[in-house]
Amino acid sequence: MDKRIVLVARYYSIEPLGILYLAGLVRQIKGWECKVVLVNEFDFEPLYQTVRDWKPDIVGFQIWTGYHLQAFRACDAVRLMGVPVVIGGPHATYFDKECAHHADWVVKGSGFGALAKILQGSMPRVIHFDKKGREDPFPPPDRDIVYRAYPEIGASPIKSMFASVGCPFTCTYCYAPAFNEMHGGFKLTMRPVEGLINEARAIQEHWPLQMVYFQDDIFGYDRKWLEEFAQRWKREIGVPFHCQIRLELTRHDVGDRRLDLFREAGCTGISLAIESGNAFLRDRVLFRHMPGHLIEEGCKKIMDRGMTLRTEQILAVPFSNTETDLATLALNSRINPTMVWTSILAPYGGTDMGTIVSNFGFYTGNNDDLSEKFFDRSILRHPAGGPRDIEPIVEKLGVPLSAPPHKQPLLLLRAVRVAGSIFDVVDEKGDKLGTIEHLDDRGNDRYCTDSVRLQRLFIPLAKMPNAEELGRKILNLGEEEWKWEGIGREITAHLSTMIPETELQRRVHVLADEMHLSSPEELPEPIAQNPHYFCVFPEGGKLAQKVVDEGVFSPSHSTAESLDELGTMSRRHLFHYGLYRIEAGREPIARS
Ligand code: B12
Ligand code: SF4
Repeated sequence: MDKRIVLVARYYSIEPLGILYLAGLVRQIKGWECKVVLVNEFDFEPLYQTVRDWKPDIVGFQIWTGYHLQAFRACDAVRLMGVPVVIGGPHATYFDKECAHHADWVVKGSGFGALAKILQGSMPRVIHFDKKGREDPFPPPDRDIVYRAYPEIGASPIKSMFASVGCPFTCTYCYAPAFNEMHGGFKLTMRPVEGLINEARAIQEHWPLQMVYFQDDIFGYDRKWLEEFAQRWKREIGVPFHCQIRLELTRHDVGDRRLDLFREAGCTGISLAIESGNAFLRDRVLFRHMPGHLIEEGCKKIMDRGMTLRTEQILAVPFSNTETDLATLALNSRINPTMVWTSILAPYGGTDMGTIVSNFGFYTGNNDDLSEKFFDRSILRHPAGGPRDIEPIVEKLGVPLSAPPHKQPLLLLRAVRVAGSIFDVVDEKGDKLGTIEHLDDRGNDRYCTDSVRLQRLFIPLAKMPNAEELGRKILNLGEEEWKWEGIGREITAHLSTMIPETELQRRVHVLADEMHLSSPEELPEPIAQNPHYFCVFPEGGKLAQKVVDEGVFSPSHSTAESLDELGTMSRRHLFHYGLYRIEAGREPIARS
């Protein structure tokens, strides 16, 4: 009888890419068969049931930071059931020693070669790392194994693929720099175009495929590869695709040519990160050096070519405050992308951001308190005045923006408490360069609340005129007024100062019409309380109807819960009708 392995990953609306390829590898190894279990929320019972019924010889976990504690408990439980465990994935890559307490093997970095060795019985325990692993060829994925067990994932018209591994940039909050360092430097590993064509063909033969999402950190970085890809993809696959790039790739003539190639190949949309509308935060905190006008120029180039655009940003980063977050909103409002996607910073240990938050006493935890989501309240202690006090200290040092990360001031300076919430900022020699103040509990709580409230409303706000001002007004609503109805009143009042009443009334009429109602008077309560929220979405009436049908504003929900749910729903709606245009839909009412 064949030996058996169960691969376990987190259930997510996006297919578990790493697992698909690893399952493909298992299929190539003689004498082994594989099952995949995707864990919904933290319910590991289906996994335990599979272990009891199917009696695997090994269970392999893919673990990400943020869900590691729950996953570790499951690893321990599986081992107690007598089955050896292998842990791989990002948490194993960056926290291998911690993982080793819960596994028989830990695979740091690429898993293809390592898993093959484990299954062939030639891998010593416990931690394994192959510096050359990132060059391992991708096996053809076994999608069937996942799509059969989770038909809704297979039924999705969007499938994810990977064309390259690697990123040369050095954003502080990201693990890509640590990945490069452990491998001895940056190297882009490209998959041959032939392999991608074959993979896409295999999908087309068996499952729906309206769009491919290339999950690469930076798609199309290598121009020569892109030239070949553009020709062959269009001719041999002909399926539109969405990809992720850095704004730097849009610059100069070579950037123009790259975007033209994207378009020719069938690229219909691009996601890219802006992260902040504040230059100091971009340059010195996030290590993403790019002037605001170049950001706007790059985004324009993409949209001028008819591609949809999703910008990404992070709120509540170290040295941010409500004003810098509102500047991020203002920048997005000027760019006017198809969709904005906004998260709250998670300060991962082992990244440069982990060092910065620790240097300044903004975070003392060990990541066990991190949520596995990117939309939760900030867990940082923030300084008073945002960048106000630190910016002059840093600028005075005169370190060029182009200096490598290890020479950047925020990695070298430290804050030393002198009294209460006052801290001296000292250099490596301990010399004092200035002072910063931490917010007190109340002030910090207020900022964390403001940033998460802004995050929840970022999508509609970015589409409204004078967004920054409106954002400020909404955040200034008192606790009593912070209700869906109060937010709606503020939005309507703001729009009334800029848009003729007749136009606002027309919009509400069209919204009612899109909801198949004969007049605005018939709009159900949550929609009537804030109709202009929905007027900025394509197919806004459909979104409003969904909100009603799913009881998003039912009295049993708090405002925070309702807005959280509405935020998720709004993002999904925009993916469908805006970013990917999987189905043609009506333009937003506010635009017509
Ligand atoms: C696509 C992607 C997503 C997709 C997920 C798609 C999916 N379901 O797979 C989405 C958008 C949902 C996502 C979300 C998040 N992501 Co993400 N994401 C990625 C990205 C860009 C690609 C991952 C991928 O598929 N790689 C390709 C496959 C082949 O590689 P892989 O999965 O790593 O698997 C390889 C090895 O790790 C190993 N391996 C993996 N599992 C196993 C298991 C076993 C048993 C073995 C032996 C080996 C093994 O073998 C594989 C082949 O080499 C990576 C960055 C990157 N370039 O890898 C970030 C990355 C994985 N994400 C990251 C983060 C932080 C997140 C978030 C937590 C963000 C946040 N702040 O909240 C959320 C988590 C959401 C959640 N709750 O699940 C970090 C992870 C850091 C960490 N320490 O965990 C990464 C590394 C980004 C970064 N550079 O910092 N992400
Ligand atoms: S560009 Fe993306 S993948 Fe590269 S370092 Fe920055 S966040 Fe990480």
